[in-house]
Amino acid sequence: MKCIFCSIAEKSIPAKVEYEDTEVVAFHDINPQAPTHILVIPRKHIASLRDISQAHVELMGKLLKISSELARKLGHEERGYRVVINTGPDAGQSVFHIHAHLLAGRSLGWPPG
Ligand code: DGP
Repeated sequence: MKCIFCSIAEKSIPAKVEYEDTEVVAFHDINPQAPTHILVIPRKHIASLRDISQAHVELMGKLLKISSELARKLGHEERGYRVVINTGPDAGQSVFHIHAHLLAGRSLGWPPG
């Protein structure tokens, strides 16, 4: 079966897209854990942070830059936000196409569960 986030990036599965360019797509999480919960993904299929190599350094920097730009655009610059990349079973990764969660709009507990 095709990767669900590749399908979202290709628009064969619908999502509420907040931002996209030739390399990155950002869309709202289907099961939001905060008032703002956006997933920022590369169009290129990379399963997880465990698969990152030197070749991906610029792309990963771009994921973070777009996350911060979206947080600013959506009004979370002052109060803050969290960017999380769950990796592997202990972190609860459930979709194996790397994604940064941008969470904002409420006070977020620490340590995470
Ligand atoms: P993680 O547990 O870190 O792998 O997060 C996967 C997230 O992906 C989870 O918060 C729910 C979200 N998600 C799963 N399937 C879909 C989908 O079809 N559409 C959207 N918008 N989000 C999805």
